[in-house]
Amino acid sequence: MVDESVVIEDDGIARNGTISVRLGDAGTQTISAAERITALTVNAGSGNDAIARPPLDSLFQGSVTVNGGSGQNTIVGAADDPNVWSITGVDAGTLAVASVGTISFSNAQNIAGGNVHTPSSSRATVR
Ligand SMILES: [Ca+2]
Repeated sequence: MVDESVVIEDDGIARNGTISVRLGDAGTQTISAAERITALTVNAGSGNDAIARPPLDSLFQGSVTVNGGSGQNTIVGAADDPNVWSITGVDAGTLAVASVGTISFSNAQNIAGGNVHTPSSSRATVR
């Protein structure tokens, strides 16, 4: 069960250097001058969080790190783009999406999303 959805996204206006972070019912944080940010970290805090990252403002070139915090947290990949997941530790890793970029995550027990599969990924068999 997801208590809260966290979405890191563009504010809807391309190339104005403004992005937003929606923290469920806690409201939306607007970040301007995003082109000056080299590293953005989102701490989701307590609760069971689902964290998604659609494309950001193209002026933003920094890194994004998501810390799911406590609870059972899910990183949500892109729906219509290949998601490349790398699990590098317990509940931690990276997600690379061609149209979005790469994020690092920690304290994420689940990964979800993605309707694009390569043929080989559906051919795995156990003999
Ligand atoms: Ca923008």
